[in-house]
Amino acid sequence: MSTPVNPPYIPFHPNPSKPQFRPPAGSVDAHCHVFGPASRFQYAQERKYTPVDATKETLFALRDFLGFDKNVIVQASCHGTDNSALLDALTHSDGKARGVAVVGEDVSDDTLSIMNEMGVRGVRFNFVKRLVDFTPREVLEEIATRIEPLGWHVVVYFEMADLPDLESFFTSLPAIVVVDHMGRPDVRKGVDDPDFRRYLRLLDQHQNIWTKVSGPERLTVSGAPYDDVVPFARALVERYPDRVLWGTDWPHPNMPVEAPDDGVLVDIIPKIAVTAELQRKLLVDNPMRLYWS
Ligand code: 0GY
Repeated sequence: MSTPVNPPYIPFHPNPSKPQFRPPAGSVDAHCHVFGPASRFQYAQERKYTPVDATKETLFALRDFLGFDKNVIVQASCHGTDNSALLDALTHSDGKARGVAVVGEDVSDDTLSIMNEMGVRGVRFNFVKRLVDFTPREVLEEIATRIEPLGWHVVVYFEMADLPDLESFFTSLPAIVVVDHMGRPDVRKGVDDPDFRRYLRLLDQHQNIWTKVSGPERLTVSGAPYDDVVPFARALVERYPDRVLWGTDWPHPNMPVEAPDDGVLVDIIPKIAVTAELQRKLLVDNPMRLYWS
C-alpha cells in the first residue's frame, strides 16, 4: 500500500496583475495572513500544512500595489495559538493593520489586553477538519466569555455542510460573529440551494452575524475570473450591505492547482458590489467600524 502524501504546497502568485478596479480611498483588505518567516516565527507543531513564508513586507507591498490602505491579518492554523508573527506584523504596520488571533483557553487576561493594545480585535474559531483538531465547545465558550470585556468579535471558519451542527453555537455567542468565505457554499448548487438559503436565514435572523464575501478562488468550479461565485457574493452584499467584508485571502494557503492572481481577485469587486455606495460600505465603512472604531 502506498503512503498518502500531502499535495505539494503552492506558493502565492509571484507577479500579480494590476487590477482595473480602483478601490475607494481607505479600503481595507479584511482577510489575509502572514506566514513566518520560519527562521523567526516557527510553524506550530500541530499544523496540518507547512506553507511557504509570506512575510509582512510582501503583504504590505501587495496592499499598496492593489490600491488598498489597510489590512486585517487573520491568524492561520499553521501558526497554531502562537500569534507572534501576526503581532509583529501589526507592530510594523504604522497603524494600518488590525488582527484576529487564535488563542487557547489558558490565555491570560494580561495577554489578551496586550494583544488588544497591539491591534487585535477578534479571535478565530476554525472548524474546518482538514485544518485543525477538534476543540470542545466548552473551551470555545470559555474563550468567548474571556474576550467579551474587550468588545472583540469572533471569526468562524467552517464548511457549509457543517452549518446545521454549528448554528446553535454561533447564535449563542454574545459577540459579533464574522463568517469566513461566505460559509463555503457549494457553488455548483446555485444560490437557491437549501444550504445557502439556510445561511441567508441565519443572517436574516441574527443581526450580529456578518459575512466575508471572500475566497472565490477556493469556491469556484469554473476557475478565474470566478464568475460562478459572483451570484453568491453579490446576493450577500445586496442583502446585508452593512455586514459584509472583503479580503484577498493572500497568500492563499492550500490551493489545489494554482495560486490566484490577486489583481484578478480585486477585479471581482465591482461585479459583487455594483454601486459606489456598496463598494464603500464593503471596503471602507464596514471594516472601519469593526476594526478601527
Ligand atoms: C484561509 C483558508 C484556509 C486556511 C486557513 O487557518 C488556515 O490555515 O484559514 C484554507 O485552507 O481553506 O482563509 O486562509
